[in-house]
Amino acid sequence: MNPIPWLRARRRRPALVLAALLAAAGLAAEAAYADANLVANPGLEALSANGFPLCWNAAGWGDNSYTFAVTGDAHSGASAMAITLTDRASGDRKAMMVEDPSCAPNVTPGHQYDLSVWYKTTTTSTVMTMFRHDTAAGWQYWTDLASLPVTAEFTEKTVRTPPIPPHTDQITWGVTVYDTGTLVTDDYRMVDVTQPTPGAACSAGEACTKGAWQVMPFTAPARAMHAVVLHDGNVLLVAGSGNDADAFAAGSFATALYRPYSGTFVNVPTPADLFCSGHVQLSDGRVLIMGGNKDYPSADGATGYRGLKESYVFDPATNAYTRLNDLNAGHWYPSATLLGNGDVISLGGLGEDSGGTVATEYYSAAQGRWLGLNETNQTWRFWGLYPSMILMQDGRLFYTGSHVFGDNLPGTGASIYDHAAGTVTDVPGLRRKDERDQSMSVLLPPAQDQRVLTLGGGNNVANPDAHRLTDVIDLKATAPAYTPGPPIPTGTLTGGVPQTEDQGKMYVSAVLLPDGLVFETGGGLHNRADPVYEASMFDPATNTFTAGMATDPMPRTYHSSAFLLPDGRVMAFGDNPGDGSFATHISIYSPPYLFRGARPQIRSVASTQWAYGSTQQITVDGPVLKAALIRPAAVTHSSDPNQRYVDLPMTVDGDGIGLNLTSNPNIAPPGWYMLFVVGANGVPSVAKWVHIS
Ligand SMILES: [Cu+2]
Repeated sequence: MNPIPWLRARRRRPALVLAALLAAAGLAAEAAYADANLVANPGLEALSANGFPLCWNAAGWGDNSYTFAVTGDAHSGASAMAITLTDRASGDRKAMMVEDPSCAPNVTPGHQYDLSVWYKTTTTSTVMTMFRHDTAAGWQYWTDLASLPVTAEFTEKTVRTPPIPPHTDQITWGVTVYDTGTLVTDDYRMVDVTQPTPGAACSAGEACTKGAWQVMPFTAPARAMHAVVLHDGNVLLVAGSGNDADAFAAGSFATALYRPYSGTFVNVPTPADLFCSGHVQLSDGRVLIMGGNKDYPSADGATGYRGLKESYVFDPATNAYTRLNDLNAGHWYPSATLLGNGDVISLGGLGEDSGGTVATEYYSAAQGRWLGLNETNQTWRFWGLYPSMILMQDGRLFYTGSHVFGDNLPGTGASIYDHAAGTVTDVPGLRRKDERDQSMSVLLPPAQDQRVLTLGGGNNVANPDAHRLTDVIDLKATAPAYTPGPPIPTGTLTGGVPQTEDQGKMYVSAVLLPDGLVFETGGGLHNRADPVYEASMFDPATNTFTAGMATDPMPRTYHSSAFLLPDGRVMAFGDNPGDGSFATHISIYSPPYLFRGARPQIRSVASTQWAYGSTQQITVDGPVLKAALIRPAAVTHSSDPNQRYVDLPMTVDGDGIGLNLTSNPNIAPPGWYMLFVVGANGVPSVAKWVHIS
């Protein structure tokens, strides 16, 4: 994929073509085909800065002389692509779709696709060529599909692919010329023909409405229960001893850096047992980790898990941990919430003696250290284990009632904590507050609306069946109170046994998606047993669940999590059932929006450094309905209180779009975010990373 031949060809381009190029550059998009076309920039009308069609590149190999050119001699619109081989000893040349998550069409294993192209060629040595992205092995040549006959007039060729092989998530294809001659191509099209639905915008069958799961053909090298999405797109998977006392005794602690797009892992030396620690991404993109496991329970059962006082920072630039000053107390299962000023508050968990820790821990970003007990306000209150503390727009913290293990706190089970004033105010309305063990809470999209949804839960001591309750709260209200939400849809238990009307889930995951919906997945009827196979989509605008999303084939109970990847898919990992085993399988969910047609392309972002209250210019290859920032995940134990979706109201100005960032850092705490735009058919782009400060 060498760009140099293209640059050489540009110098030879006739003036007429240059004029056509300039005209085409002003076009926002080409809409030659219906929504079901999965090809990005199918008509080659959108051109990138180097003048080549967006999402396409000049490919090929061998000893030959050739030119690539954008030509005005198009089947439709202003541009087509011409390749001329003037001399050939070996190899070929082809215009190919770019092999990246944004441009390569998403596919479903087992499905078949019709690939169409309008072309004319002067040589019989012209063939359609296809590559596939293997989720374990990366990009590779798949097959040649058909030879294209010589024709002087634009002719359409359509071929049907074989069924997509297992472990394939994307393909690219194009037309190859491998002898002297000239090939011109235009108006590419790709539709899923597996279960054609006449008149429907989506032709991917069940995946159109339910999405689709793939279990990766490899396993994670660590019993990880913590995941942090880094701003380089990699995922930090932290295991520590992985809830394995033998590993702890051996001093064997693990962290794996996962590269989702190549399916590869890098083992990171891990200095302490970060098993069941707390974590949050700092505003500079490093990951702050606090607490963890000082020791496993004593053999006689007199002492439980003991909390670690240590704290570390993981730096994606070096893939290494650096030790900070110690916390004031041990914390096993602490919370971690980033504040609007970039500082962090951490609460709760078990201390070095296995009792509840009451110290409020405050990390100063400016000083790069944890403050002493007397340097920050203390309430001396025990907040429980992994208390879900969500930053409110006025800087206070909302304790949602979601926590891990046993009963909730005394009182109503939810409260507002004003750290600056040192006050805690109970919030009413949370139903079955003592059955919120391993429930999940999310700040609903958009963060500006300040509504929180709390889902499910149980109690690992009394051990009732987990329930289906959800409660919703509007934190903008004068006196905020939870009100009942719709019940989580029921699913099936092992063996396909349907749940009863009263059965729900604990250890449920909720993931904010770029289209503003919340994907709910995983969980079990009990803490470490009875996985529930059920997934649904919650719409904050209507307060309703859409039941019957595709379900993760893997059980996902205790020590599992799910989170959003920058390419718009959802990754699920982990499961630690009562027999002490640990599932290291990774599942990837493609939401329905990935089957509705080509993805919008963010062509340019004027700046990746965004100031609060600013308007940021981007260009996109077509109509855009909305734009949003999503904070990258830092998730464990059904808890990611920093997860948020920040709406970016748009100013539309000709070809460009202005995105208006909130002026309130409590709405969007500083740091790296994933910028998504959503196209006219509800399909989101792949994320671009931007930094807010
Ligand atoms: Cu744990």
